[in-house]
Amino acid sequence: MEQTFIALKPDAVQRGYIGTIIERFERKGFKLVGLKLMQVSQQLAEKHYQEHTQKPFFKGLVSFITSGPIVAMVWEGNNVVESARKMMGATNPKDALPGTLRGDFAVDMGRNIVHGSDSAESAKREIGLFFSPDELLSGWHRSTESWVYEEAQKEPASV
Ligand code: D4T
Repeated sequence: MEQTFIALKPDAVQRGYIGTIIERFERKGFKLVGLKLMQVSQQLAEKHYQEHTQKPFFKGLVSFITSGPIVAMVWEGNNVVESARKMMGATNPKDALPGTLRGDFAVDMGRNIVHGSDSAESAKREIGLFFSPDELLSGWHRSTESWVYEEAQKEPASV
């Protein structure tokens, strides 16, 4: 099943939104398969934002993401990459609709509280940057799955 990388940025942690944002993904019906509170190093930040290296906001982006703890997460579910982006709302919170995370909890582009992979390919790369395989528990069965999906999800043999 599809996976995506979600990071609660330092502003979300500082402002006390960890539980609120996790709850939104849980209530949607997605399954949490990786979670950690961590300090992003300069090197990891530069790798994560490598597509923006030449952009004028790159320095600010790196200094912001390294400015305090973040919560790194991997969520799993059908179409989770696209759905998570919709749940987050537009990159600039001024354009994010009410009901989205950025629409409800953020005001400024440089303090937009959450990151989510923009494609399945980016998700793979970002999950690999932030998590080692033994930190991911994708095999566990969420007992509500038959109430979330019409088609039964494959049940793991163990876990
Ligand atoms: P992230 O990567 O944080 O999920 O954001 P998006 O995927 O929604 O948007 P992005 O990659 O285009 O931008 C990454 C990050 O840079 C900040 N930013 C962006 C900024 O400070 N100024 C800008 O002009 C842009 C385009 C916000 C998000």
